[in-house]
Amino acid sequence: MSKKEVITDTELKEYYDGMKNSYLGPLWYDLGHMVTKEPVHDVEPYLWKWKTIRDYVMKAGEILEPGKDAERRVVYLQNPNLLKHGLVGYGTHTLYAGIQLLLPGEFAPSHHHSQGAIRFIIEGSGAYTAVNGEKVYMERGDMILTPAWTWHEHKHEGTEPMIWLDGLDVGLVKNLAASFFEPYENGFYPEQPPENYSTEKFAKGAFVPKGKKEKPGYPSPIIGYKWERAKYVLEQMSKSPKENEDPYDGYAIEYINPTTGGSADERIGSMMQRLLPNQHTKAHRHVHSAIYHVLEGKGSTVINGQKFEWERGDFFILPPWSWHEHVNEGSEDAYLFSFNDKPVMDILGLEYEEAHPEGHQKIEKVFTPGP
Ligand code: GTQ
Repeated sequence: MSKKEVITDTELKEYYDGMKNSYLGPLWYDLGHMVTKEPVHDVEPYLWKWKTIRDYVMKAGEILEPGKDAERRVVYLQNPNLLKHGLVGYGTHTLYAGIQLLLPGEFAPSHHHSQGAIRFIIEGSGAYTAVNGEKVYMERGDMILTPAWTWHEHKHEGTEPMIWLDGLDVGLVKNLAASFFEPYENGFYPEQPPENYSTEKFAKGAFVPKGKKEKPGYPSPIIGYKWERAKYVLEQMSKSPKENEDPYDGYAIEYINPTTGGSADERIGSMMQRLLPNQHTKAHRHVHSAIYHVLEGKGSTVINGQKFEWERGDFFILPPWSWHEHVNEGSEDAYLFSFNDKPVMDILGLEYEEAHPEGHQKIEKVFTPGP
């Protein structure tokens, strides 16, 4: 006799209803929903065309001004399926991506927050981000850190619109109930010369003032990561394909904090990939999620059997635990910048990666971008 038979259906119903009303639950029904066999999530793969994003961003340039009408002039990427769950500003469950515009002469005032931020420069020159007062000038392809809780402001001294990507760990920090934000009292953090100091610090050698050690830890002593140097490293790497070609990412570099050897930002990982013409990577999946920006080139990424075609400027979402592979379909090199939540998965011991059993996926459908 099963234990069930000692109790009537009515009694059983009463038992479960009573338990529910007492805010208790039967694990024998729910374990599978809590401790899933594999990562379960609501993050949808998606792609935005650069023209669509840029048009909305430029229009914002006509209708509002940072420092006056808004803290920042930014259009963010919204994951469609996460919006259905009320998660506003989520690109993935952990990561946020915004596209910021600063017009000549404009200023976005100083503030700080517990979210970390990385910036990737898309268009323009002559603007700077000041991080704790140090001006770091922006050029296309550069990556600039605003480590968590550092004061930062943006100013444009150039003549053309300046557009960049902001990558923040908004979802992660929100779900950990750890968000703090504070504006700087008068908006201007005192300038700490020299400008670009931390970008150049280790650029041509490794020196510190006598007697001063570079302490291992965060934030990184480097704030600005120059595109010309990233590109140089990638070009050198492709001269020794055997040693340097990654089966899943082509030629790929990660931006690091030289004092730890780990990710440049403590929680947001960042990577630049170079794919040679016709280069087709193998498919794999991993626990961490990522947001991609196409710096240069033309090609596609297949995510869980769906083909996402991309070209210069486009953005796309790589959800957690999703099969993916990249192809360069153009005649020039393709460069893909991405940022991710891998450092968090690594430090928590949650990162896990799996190769696709067949090496490549079957393409079942082709993504067409929205309206
Ligand atoms: O430039 O400091 O896209 O604080 C979102 C939050 C940009 C910024 C964003 C921010 C910023």
